[in-house]
Amino acid sequence: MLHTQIGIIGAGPAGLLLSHLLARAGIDSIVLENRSRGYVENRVRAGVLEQGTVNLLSEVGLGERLHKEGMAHHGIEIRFNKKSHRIDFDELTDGKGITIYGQQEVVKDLIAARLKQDGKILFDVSNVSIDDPNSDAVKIKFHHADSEQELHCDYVAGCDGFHGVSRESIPGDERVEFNREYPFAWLGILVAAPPSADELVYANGPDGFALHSMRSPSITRNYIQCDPEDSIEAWSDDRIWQGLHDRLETVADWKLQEGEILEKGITPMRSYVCETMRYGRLFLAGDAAHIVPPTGAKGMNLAISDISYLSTAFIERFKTGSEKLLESYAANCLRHVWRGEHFSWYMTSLLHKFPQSSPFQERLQSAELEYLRQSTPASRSLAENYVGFNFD
Ligand code: RFL
Ligand code: PHB
Repeated sequence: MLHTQIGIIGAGPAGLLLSHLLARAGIDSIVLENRSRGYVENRVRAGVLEQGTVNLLSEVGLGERLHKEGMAHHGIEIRFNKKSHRIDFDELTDGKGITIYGQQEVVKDLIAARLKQDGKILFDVSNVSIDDPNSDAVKIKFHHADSEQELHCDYVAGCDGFHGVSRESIPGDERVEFNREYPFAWLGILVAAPPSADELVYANGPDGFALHSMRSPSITRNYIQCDPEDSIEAWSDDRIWQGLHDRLETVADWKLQEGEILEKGITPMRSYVCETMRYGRLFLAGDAAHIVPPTGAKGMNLAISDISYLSTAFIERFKTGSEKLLESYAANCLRHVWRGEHFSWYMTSLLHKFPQSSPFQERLQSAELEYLRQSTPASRSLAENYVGFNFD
């Protein structure tokens, strides 16, 4: 039988950062992850870090490689109707920006930092279940290294993503949930080619959405809107490139550079919130509690925001015995979560082709894009949301 103060399920950015922040305050935790270390370190996901995320990671000793290899960006470009509109963060926000740094790089930095301090992360666990989250004797049962194990803990942090077991441990009739699925998905490719632009390019065209993003001076990341029912086999490399050229090359003298496709996959789009982020001694954080469509680049940033609150609340609990911050945990997170939900829904609605949309809805979308181009306050609002709000 194992014992720890905080049992953490999931070694994504949320679970690993929580473990790191707790260790800095002398609080013991064990992280249980059902994938291998190699798998989580190479899983291609988010790329945009808000200023607040960068600040937090830097303050807690995780900024070294991030500052060396991360790419600071001062704006994004939006293309539609063969026009280009730049959202200039320097001009439109109070000096904030974003940093392009792959989520798997954050995960690598976190794992290295934890292991350097003898932090406990168990990879390749299976059959994880939470026993009695509502009692004082909460424990996590799991299978690891050919044996059944029990982890007794004071609290459990469910950081196991949207498909994890933590949220399902809360009885369905106790969960307050909101869900919306979108009638499209993103096909993402990682490419061995230098970026074709200095900043991210979001495009809305007659055939749908496309995004040109990047990971480094030699690697790009591109996305194209597709049908959620499409299989990846339906998208040959030629079809992907043709779609990206058509949707992105809509302004004079701009060409998208092709390269070897290193990875490709389809991601469904959904908005989801489970407001019941606490159930007894179980606390949900990150994608386990909420999902946003990736158009606003908010998912990982919201996971980090949750952990900023959760770590502070656990630290107060173990230093002073007070549960006050644990009690306000969900309410504090949800202010940011719903702002992120709204912005991600807004960006998604603005930039995609909705299969069933009427000519009326299409005109509304064009009117909104045109308003963004003409109006500094409208652009300022987008910029303010994109770079993110402070974690206060
Ligand atoms: P994660 O990263 O999903 O980590 C959960 C971990 O839990 C493990 N797990 C289990 N472990 C033990 N037992 C079980 N039963 C388990 N079930 C699952 C999983 O293996 C995994 O290691 O959740 P976390 O930590 O909450 O982090 C959230 C972020 O990963 C997510 O929000 C972002 O990737 C979303 N996202 C983006 N976010 C941004 O902030 N900026 C972006 O630019 C951005 N772009 C994106 C994105 C997500 C995308 N996809 C693929 C969903 C672009 C895409 C295409
Ligand atoms: C990415 O680079 O993966 C990325 C960038 C912006 C988004 C989503 C994903 O909105």
